[in-house]
Amino acid sequence: KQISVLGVPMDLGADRRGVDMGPSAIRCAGLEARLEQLGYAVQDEGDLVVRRAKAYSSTLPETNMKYAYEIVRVNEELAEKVAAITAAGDWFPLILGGDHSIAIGTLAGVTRYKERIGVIWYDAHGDVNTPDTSPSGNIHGMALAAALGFGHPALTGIGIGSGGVPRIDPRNVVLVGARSLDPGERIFLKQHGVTVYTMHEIDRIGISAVMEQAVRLASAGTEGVHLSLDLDGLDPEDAPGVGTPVPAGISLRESLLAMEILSASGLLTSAEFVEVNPVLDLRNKTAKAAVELIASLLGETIM
Ligand code: DIR
Ligand code: MN
Ligand code: MN
Ligand code: MN
Repeated sequence: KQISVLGVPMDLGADRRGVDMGPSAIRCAGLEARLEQLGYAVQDEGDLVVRRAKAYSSTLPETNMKYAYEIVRVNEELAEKVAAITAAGDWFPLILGGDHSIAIGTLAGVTRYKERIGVIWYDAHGDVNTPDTSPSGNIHGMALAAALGFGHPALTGIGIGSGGVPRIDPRNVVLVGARSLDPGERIFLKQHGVTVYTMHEIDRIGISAVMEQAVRLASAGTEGVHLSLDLDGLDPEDAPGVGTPVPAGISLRESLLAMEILSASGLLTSAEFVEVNPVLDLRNKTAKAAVELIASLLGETIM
């Protein structure tokens, strides 16, 4: 029972300041003490360095990919770090964002020593844009596509080298909480066979059935499941401190149950909690929600 915590104060992928303070806000909300109460040994690796000077942050030529150079550099470093944490097999990597562009590095690192893993992407958004479909040029909206091997080679090669093949099959990827998809994303998701549980399915069959199916799909033929949780998947009432809130989301209460179901599966390899923006938050409410979710994910129960 050992957890390695790593912060990535990345805000370039969302092109919005404040989300770089996410790791700090989550630590302030009492993460380490909470994990220790659960009986874990916790190793806080601190934060990676993200350089925001103009010199490092230009848009990649002939693309719309904002701040691509620095985002690629940090993600390469993140991939190595996560790979090193998982190398021996007895440390669980818990990554704190930062915007969702860091999922590219996290997933490249997690899959370094695994043949194949599944991903549960808990988010209001799909994050499956490519430079061709992205309406914003923000790389956090391209992260999942890149991790699956689609998009600009500068992103798809992160942590695996150009020509490297991602060890994630889109059929083992499940979106939970989707309610804001761009036109090109809908096409991508259908084309590649990603399962999408929108708010419609959550309302119809309940978060419990959705999560059980999500775990089954993500784990079929894989060595485990990674959770990538964007706090904007939650309802803005429960998680107001996010850069792109979308109304009518998953409640904190439903989300805690979702985490408990994932925990009970025993299949979790790794997790990341992203897009906490304390500048937009109310008394650190969103970071506190993140800590509650992490505790449930890692086995906390009431009795
Ligand atoms: C939008 C917003 N789909 C984009 N994405 C967000 O810019 O690609 N993802 N906010 O979390
Ligand atoms: Mn300690
Ligand atoms: Mn996201
Ligand atoms: Mn989102």
